[in-house]
Amino acid sequence: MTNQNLYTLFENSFPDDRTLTVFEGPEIASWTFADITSLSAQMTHLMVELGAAPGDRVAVQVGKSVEAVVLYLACLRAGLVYLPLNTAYKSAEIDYFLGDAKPIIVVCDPASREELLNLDGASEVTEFLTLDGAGKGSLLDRSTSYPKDFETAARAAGDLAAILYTSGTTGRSKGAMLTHDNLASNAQSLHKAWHFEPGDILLHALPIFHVHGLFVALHCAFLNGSKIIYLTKFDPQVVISQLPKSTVFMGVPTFYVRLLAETSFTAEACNNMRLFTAGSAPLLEETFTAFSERTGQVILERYGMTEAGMITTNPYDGERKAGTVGFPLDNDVRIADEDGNLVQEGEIGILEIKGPNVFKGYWQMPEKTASEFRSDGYFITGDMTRKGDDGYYRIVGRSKDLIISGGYNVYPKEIESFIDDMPGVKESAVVGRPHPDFGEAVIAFIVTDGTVADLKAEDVTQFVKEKLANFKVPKEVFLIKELPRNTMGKVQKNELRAQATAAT
Ligand code: MCA
Ligand code: AMP
Repeated sequence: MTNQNLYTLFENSFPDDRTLTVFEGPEIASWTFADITSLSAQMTHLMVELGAAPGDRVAVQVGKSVEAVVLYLACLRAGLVYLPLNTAYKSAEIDYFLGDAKPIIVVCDPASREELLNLDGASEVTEFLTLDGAGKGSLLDRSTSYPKDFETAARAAGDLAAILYTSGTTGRSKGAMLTHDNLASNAQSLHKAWHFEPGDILLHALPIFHVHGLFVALHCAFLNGSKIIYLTKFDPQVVISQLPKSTVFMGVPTFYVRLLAETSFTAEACNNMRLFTAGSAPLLEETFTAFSERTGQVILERYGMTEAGMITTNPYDGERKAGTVGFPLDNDVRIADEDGNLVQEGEIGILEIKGPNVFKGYWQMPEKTASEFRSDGYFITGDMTRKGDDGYYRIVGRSKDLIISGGYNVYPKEIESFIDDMPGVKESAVVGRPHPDFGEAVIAFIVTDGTVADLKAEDVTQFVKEKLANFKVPKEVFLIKELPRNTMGKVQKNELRAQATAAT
């Protein structure tokens, strides 16, 4: 039987000429396919020598470098389970992930090593390695003496390749377990659906700790044996300068809003481009339209989630419609009500999905996992969906209480629980409101308990800023007398959104 390790699939897709460039960019040195295969082998040897065995987790919170991608490949090669963490996460957040996933190795920025080392959740970590944004640190220092080849560990299709944490409506993050086959099947579907072709060059500006930048973008390029122009962060002017050398670009809607704000973003700058895709959050029709008017190109919007990778996509060849997410990729989808009964054609319901891309379950949460699957194996996405007469799917809302800000998911419950523990706060409610740049912005409503004199909105912002990732910090805080509730005692979040609109 062939090895189902995802890395084997990549390696078989790399060009025969390994001296070809795989990564280059204005801020980085160029890397060949030979470079990444040999360095990933060396990192694999190091981790194995440190005691890591197939199935063990490696938690990684590092800046965006090529070495960080190579570390991901090394984990795959060794059969280790890659656990990427948003660089914006603060210690309290990391503490939970480490305590829950119990990684054997943590790779982090040198500046945060000491702090992470002392976290309660880190008590079972064997080794803390470092990697900074420039690719330097003990991971590299200790890898480079090892052999440059390594026989990729045999993995079955259902073995874990990665765990990605997604916040939950209860406020507690859940580790979505993704198998080698989940990732391989989705990558193959996208590679085909988006017509990747010889000579394609991917312009990569997304962070690499989430599905979009790590799996969707990189996997398509690896399966195509493509060169990647690798930017260490999204900067619209740098993106524009690199577009003439690229053919494919993937972004969250905020990227497109920011590109359109640049006068140098023109049809001419996009002349060499074959495909722009958008996702992670709804792309506004006005952005879609402004983009095609400006560039003559039509953004292809697709829809997905951490638990399943990409689920639907607008067509490559057919009409790409604004406000829709197109058609199902290689997974079965259906639209049902809260009880799982199918809704009538054209009606709104919750999207349920089943297919090789759908994850194995939440790490060590069998009950939570069971409650999010139907008895016939369909996963309940929580996304309110309607299939139009034209057959295109539209995501019209969410049954889950979720805010998506600049492509990052924020669960109000997590922030509310945190703010509720602040001295002087009686209770709080967090909602999203439209934001011109981030799509949605986090805002908070606070009822004080009178125990802290002169508690101000800025104090609440500061309190959150100190402990939670920056994208979770409310952009506005309103102090109010009481939270509006219905007769059942449930906070009326629509009312709060209306209050916020009225106040500005
Ligand atoms: C930064 N800030 C934000 C966000 N990002 N606030 C709200 N939402 C955000 N997303 C705030 C910071 O707190 C800071 O505030 C100020 O903006 C500047 O921070 P900086 O780091 O300089 O921001 P930036 O570099 O301009 O980042 C904006 C960004 C970034 C480039 C849009 O958020 C980004 O890369 N987003 C992409 C997320 C992504 O890849 N999602 C895919 C998830 P202050 O100054 O007050 O401190 S995967 C997924 O969703 C599924 C599977 C799918 O379908 O793809
Ligand atoms: P994540 O938890 O980061 O995987 O985010 C997944 C969620 O992002 C989905 O459940 C959707 O709510 C949302 N999402 C992703 N792509 C789109 C899109 N194109 N349109 C609307 N919502 C989207």
